[in-house]
Amino acid sequence: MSQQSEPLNAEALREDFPILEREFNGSQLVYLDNAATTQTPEQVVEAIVDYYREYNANVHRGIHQLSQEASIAYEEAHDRVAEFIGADGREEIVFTKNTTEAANLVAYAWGLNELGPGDEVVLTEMEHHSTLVTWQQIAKRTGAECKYIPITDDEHRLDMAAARELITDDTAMVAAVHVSNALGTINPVAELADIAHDHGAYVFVDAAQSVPNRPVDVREIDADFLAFSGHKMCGPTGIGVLYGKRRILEEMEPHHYGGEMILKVTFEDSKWNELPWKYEAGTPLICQGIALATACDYLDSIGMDAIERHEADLAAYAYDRLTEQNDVDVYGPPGDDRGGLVGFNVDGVHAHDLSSILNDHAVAIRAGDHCTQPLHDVLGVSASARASFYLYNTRDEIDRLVEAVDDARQLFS
Ligand code: C6P
Repeated sequence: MSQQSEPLNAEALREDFPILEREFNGSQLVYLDNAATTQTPEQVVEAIVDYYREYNANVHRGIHQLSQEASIAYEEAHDRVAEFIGADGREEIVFTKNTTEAANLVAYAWGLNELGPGDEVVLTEMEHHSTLVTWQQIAKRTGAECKYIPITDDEHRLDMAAARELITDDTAMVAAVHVSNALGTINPVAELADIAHDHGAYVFVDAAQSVPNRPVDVREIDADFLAFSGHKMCGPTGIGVLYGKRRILEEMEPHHYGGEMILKVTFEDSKWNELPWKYEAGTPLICQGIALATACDYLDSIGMDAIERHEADLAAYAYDRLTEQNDVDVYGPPGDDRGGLVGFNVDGVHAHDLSSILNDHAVAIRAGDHCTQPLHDVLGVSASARASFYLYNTRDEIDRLVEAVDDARQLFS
């Protein structure tokens, strides 16, 4: 049995994030927009500075010392990320710009070649646009059809009975978000993978809101593909990851062509490089990839299970504090069974107005459709407010959120 990490000490960890000391309008920043982008600890900032000061060079090209150092660090960053999510090795880890680019890579490299009329792609109603729009458009180009697993009316969970009916032998791909960025719903992706595999379909897991927040093991889920972004897990922007099972990545054709992804080129033809470089055409995201590996070190030094428990506590507390007010609608499952975020609306106050008033209190949340417009159509609202938590947030900050919501309510009454 794996040992549980000690509970984390958010107050102590905040020292790694000097940005959290900033003040606006006379109040200290309360940063509750972590599902959009998390803050970057000093350790990761130092890794970036160290790279540019000490060994900035292109990789896999020069035999000079700097290029060798950069190449080794870049390759080892793939190993580190593989270890972080339980992958078999660097061959299964492709660095991309973000989750969106990883989704597009699979859709173009696999979907465009493999899908055709009669094939179905099964998604969920709570997909982020990065998955939904991508498969929708690839389906249009190939003649395949997209189907959507509905959410339940009461707790906004995936309707698994409907999932079992929708996933059939016609299904070629099931693409599902692990934790919804708008609802906080945690989806049973391993169960979805089981059902999909029983019908010979592949599974793409959008793990943008799970890999940063909880232990994720790709082999336990049995995902064929899984994607996430570095900037939501203490890493820099400009780096994301596509995990793919080695066999599938070996069989698939690359989507981008150019340098770095080839082994041998003649005027007539080209042979592809070994994994994962076959999918990383051109000069890759060297510094960003190395800094992402440092972010993995940082998160593991705290313990992903400790981060998960801390976020669960904050989400439950925020859920209780918000639902105790009669005029607040909170979306998604109950407080004790959700990811570390709370999406809500306050009667009579538009989410954008709320966010703007909260900003006056130095409380940063997100308002809008959270790149889930079809989901908001299902919910029957055009926008929602969302507070999302990370390892450095505290219950006191949630109290500041609730006070600011009170102020907004008074202004609009
Ligand atoms: N969500 C938010 O909710 P990128 O932008 O490619 O790094 O991540 C896209 C993405 C994919 N899936 C899920 C579940 C996500 O939450 C996101 C990013 C952000 O605020 C921006 S819309």
